[in-house]
Amino acid sequence: MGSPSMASLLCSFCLLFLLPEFAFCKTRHYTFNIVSQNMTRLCTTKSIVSVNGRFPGPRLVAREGDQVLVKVVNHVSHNITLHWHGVRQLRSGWFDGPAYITQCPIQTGQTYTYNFTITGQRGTLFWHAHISWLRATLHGPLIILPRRNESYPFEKPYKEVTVIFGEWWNVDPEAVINQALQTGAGPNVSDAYTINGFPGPLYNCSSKDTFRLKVKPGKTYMLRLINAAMNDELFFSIADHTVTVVGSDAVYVKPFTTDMILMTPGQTKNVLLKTKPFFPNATFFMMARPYFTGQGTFDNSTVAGILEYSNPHNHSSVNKLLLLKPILPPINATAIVANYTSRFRSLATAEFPANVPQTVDKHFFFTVGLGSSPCPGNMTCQGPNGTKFASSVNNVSFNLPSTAMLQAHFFGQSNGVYTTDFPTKPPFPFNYTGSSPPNNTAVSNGTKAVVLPFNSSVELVMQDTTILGAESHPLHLHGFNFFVVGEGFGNFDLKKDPGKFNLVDPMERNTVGIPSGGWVAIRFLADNPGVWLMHCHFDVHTSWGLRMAWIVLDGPHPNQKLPPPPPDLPKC
Ligand SMILES: *[C@@H]1O[C@H](CO)[C@@H](O)[C@H](O)[C@H]1NC(C)=O
Ligand SMILES: *[C@@H]1O[C@H](CO)[C@@H](O)[C@H](O)[C@H]1NC(C)=O
Ligand SMILES: *[C@@H]1O[C@H](CO)[C@@H](O)[C@H](O)[C@H]1NC(C)=O
Ligand SMILES: *[C@@H]1O[C@H](CO)[C@@H](O)[C@H](O)[C@H]1NC(C)=O
Ligand SMILES: *[C@@H]1O[C@H](CO)[C@@H](O)[C@H](O)[C@H]1NC(C)=O
Ligand SMILES: *[C@@H]1O[C@H](CO)[C@@H](O)[C@H](O)[C@H]1NC(C)=O
Ligand SMILES: *[C@@H]1O[C@H](CO)[C@@H](O)[C@H](O)[C@H]1NC(C)=O
Ligand SMILES: *[C@@H]1O[C@H](CO)[C@@H](O)[C@H](O)[C@H]1NC(C)=O
Ligand SMILES: *[C@@H]1O[C@H](CO)[C@@H](O)[C@H](O)[C@H]1NC(C)=O
Ligand SMILES: *[C@@H]1O[C@H](CO)[C@@H](O)[C@H](O)[C@H]1NC(C)=O
Ligand SMILES: *[C@@H]1O[C@H](CO)[C@@H](O)[C@H](O)[C@H]1NC(C)=O
Ligand SMILES: *[C@@H]1O[C@H](CO)[C@@H](O)[C@H](O)[C@H]1NC(C)=O
Ligand SMILES: [Cu+2]
Repeated sequence: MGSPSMASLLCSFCLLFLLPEFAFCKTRHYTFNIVSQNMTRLCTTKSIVSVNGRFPGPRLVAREGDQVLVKVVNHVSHNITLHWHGVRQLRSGWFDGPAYITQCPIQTGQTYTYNFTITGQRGTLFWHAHISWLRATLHGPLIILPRRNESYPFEKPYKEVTVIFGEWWNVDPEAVINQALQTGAGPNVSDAYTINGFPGPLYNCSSKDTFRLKVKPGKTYMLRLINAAMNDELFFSIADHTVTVVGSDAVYVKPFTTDMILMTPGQTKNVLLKTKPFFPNATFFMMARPYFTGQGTFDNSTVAGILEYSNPHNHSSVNKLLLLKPILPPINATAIVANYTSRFRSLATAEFPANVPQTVDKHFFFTVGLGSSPCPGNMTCQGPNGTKFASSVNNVSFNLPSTAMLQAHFFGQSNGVYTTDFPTKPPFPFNYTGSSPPNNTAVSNGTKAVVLPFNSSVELVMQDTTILGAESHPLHLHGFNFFVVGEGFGNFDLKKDPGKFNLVDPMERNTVGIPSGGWVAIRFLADNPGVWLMHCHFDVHTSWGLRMAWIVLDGPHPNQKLPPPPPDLPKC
């Protein structure tokens, strides 16, 4: 007699052959040549590193289920790696990209082909360099369309437009971070923010470099917003228009309408923009500028683009139209940010479930913040009190190793590369958000990881510290999406706060802003074997050591193990 297992086997075969979604999956081939080119912005010409001579870089488009092959050829003198920000990389950790974590750099003249499949994700992500500060000019959209036979769980947009925010220095960003690391000071701030590479009319010598979005009345546009800025969270708003948020970090959300968007670096949003029913008597600025909570200096400038209705009468000059500007929240509007953030909810439907781990195998409590490291004896340093700026997780400032951790892990050669004693809680408890933090600001340093058995469910509370002042930190986890089950201000309270966690429809993300002077609790299932970086997506903080690594072990079954590396994996 046919056993149930035989029946279900037959059934899976039927599914494989009959369901069109499998038949439509395809392989998308891209070639990314890393080149140098001259680029002029704000009347300053400089040499930038780009992909295929494009800034921002080319769009990478795939459907859910597709395999993506990107052949990267390095023609510049810098070492390069690329990261596919937010792509889960299930059992393909060799292609995740952070330098010295999952791979050695692609050196001058070398080639590496990234090879990954998009599984269970749809929406907007982006790709960017993941070594030093090269992502300032090496980044571009990564668009994941639904499978061919599937539609959006919202009104089909008339058109889709990618809006990628960046940060521009008139000098070489590599020189900026190298100088900062040498002197211990904060890096020189950027000269402009950009929308699709354009600073816009509010900067000197920049009007001609303005992004213009031409729309028709009475239509629904979907904007795919990406914050690729280096060190700044950005408020974004379009004058006299609201938008409906329908997705974030390539996950659908319960739609909500807002006149303001906040994006940390590393976050993306899909929003619907319904244009006015009739040709309006105005053009509309869309503007972005920072939400800033730190103590230091920052680029307090504003990028503007123009939303322009195509004129049906085709005669009256655009100059006759009113020009409206949006009102953005105050620079440090932390309460407004908290309110906005609390509106994000997963769809949590049968088709798009929120698979929140309901039980927890491993609890972690990490402090996150700035501190200092000692000034070498023969130097004078310009960081806090004559030291160097540093930053840490649980007081450990992470040193990059000189070979890739994933290789060391896979081949059992971790000795001398990393240790597995990353602290699961702060080395010494204190009033993390108190007004009199410890007077010893010094951090320790090392290359330390946490080891997780396959399929452990993890709860991690990340707590901001006020050691050098409260500050919001956008934390990004590689290899996983996580659920943001709770957040709050002050110190996390183990007795009171877990009772308030949302385990039903919390937002699923890859990057979360730890509230300034507060905490955030996330949960994820460690179902992806490999070595996974977690770091602040302010590049300055990452450079100062605000990063750590999770090592997820193989599971028992063959399809729970990390396959061997590809033959062209770069060597150190
Ligand atoms: C870039 O500009 C510099 C100085 O203006 C010039 O010497 C160089 O040839 C230019 N490079 C390219 C690739 O155009
Ligand atoms: C990409 O990875 C898949 C899955 O591991 C493998 O089957 C395929 O051969 C790889 N393709 C290339 C071009 O490396
Ligand atoms: C449109 O704006 C112009 C210039 O401000 C004004 O003269 C005109 O009356 C406006 N028309 C309407 C219909 O509001
Ligand atoms: C930022 O710039 C605006 C003017 O654009 C100014 O009003 C404001 O005081 C500045 N804020 C800070 C914190 O520098
Ligand atoms: C925001 O900045 C203003 C002006 O510097 C200051 O008065 C206010 O206290 C700040 N608010 C918060 C919440 O830090
Ligand atoms: C957010 O702000 C709106 C109005 O600005 C208010 O109605 C709402 O109660 C606030 N929500 C929270 C969670 O604070
Ligand atoms: C790193 O830690 C070692 C001691 O383990 C210390 O000697 C060294 O100064 C530290 N380096 C920095 C940059 O803090
Ligand atoms: C300080 O000493 C280090 C080696 O200990 C050396 O590499 C560096 O060049 C010295 N810096 C200065 C400014 O003398
Ligand atoms: C600054 O350094 C001096 C001397 O090293 C020390 O006495 C003082 O307490 C430090 N101040 C702070 C705020 O760390
Ligand atoms: C921590 O510091 C804050 C602000 O100084 C204070 O309100 C709070 O009571 C302190 N908490 C504890 C547990 O000491
Ligand atoms: C730093 O704090 C410790 C413990 O709170 C205290 O004993 C010490 O005197 C303080 N040092 C300075 C320089 O303020
Ligand atoms: C590039 O990476 C290799 C391998 O890690 C390293 O030996 C070399 O110094 C790096 N080159 C540059 C220019 O950073
Ligand atoms: Cu940070």
